Amino acid sequence: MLTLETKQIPYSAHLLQAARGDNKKPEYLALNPRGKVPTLRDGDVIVSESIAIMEYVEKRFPARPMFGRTALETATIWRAISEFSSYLQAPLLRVAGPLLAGKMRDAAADVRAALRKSKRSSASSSRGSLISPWLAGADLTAADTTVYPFLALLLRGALKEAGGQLELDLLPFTTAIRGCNMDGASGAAARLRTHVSAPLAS
Ligand SMILES: N[C@@H](CCC(=O)N[C@@H](CS)C(=O)NCC(=O)O)C(=O)O
Repeated sequence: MLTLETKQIPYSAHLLQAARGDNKKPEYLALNPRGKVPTLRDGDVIVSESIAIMEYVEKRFPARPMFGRTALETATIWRAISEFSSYLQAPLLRVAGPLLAGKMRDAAADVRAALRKSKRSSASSSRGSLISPWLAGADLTAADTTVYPFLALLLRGALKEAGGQLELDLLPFTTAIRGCNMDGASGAAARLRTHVSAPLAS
């Protein structure tokens, strides 16, 4: 949705609630047998997996490119996406998951270890062109729309009481988010942005 919003492509969204089991209902499993979101339907075409959806949208609607214009821009964007999904996403979810689920009491030691790992990974990733002012350079790209939902999730978790008790020092994530401002995006991105502004303000 961030990609569609950024490219200003009209769409209709269907909210699925996992708690209600919407994503495991037969009509949804027919579109996405893993029962995961998101899924894109474009006429008769069905695409699942976020990055595949982003690439599909990019080829269908090339205006306002999200994967760069030059070879170097494209490589920089893919490097940021690959580094994030290879080294940062899993430890970051190990922090956000227990915070959001209110399971910090059981998971505190693991969360602290994951946080240390996330910070180490992030420090390595941020050498070079990261955060300038977007993750992969001067423009909002697919790197930002890939990483942003996870950072928003982490900060939502950190807002919970248990996050405060852990005295989570979220830097460099807050730095990343400051740099990765979503002001240029509208709609869903702008709404998501409200989730990150609260911890930044404190
Ligand atoms: N690799 C997939 C991951 C999809 C995914 O894990 N989606 C989560 C929500 S962010 C989901 O559908 N969770 C519900 C479930 O697993 O039942 C992608 O990038 O689209």
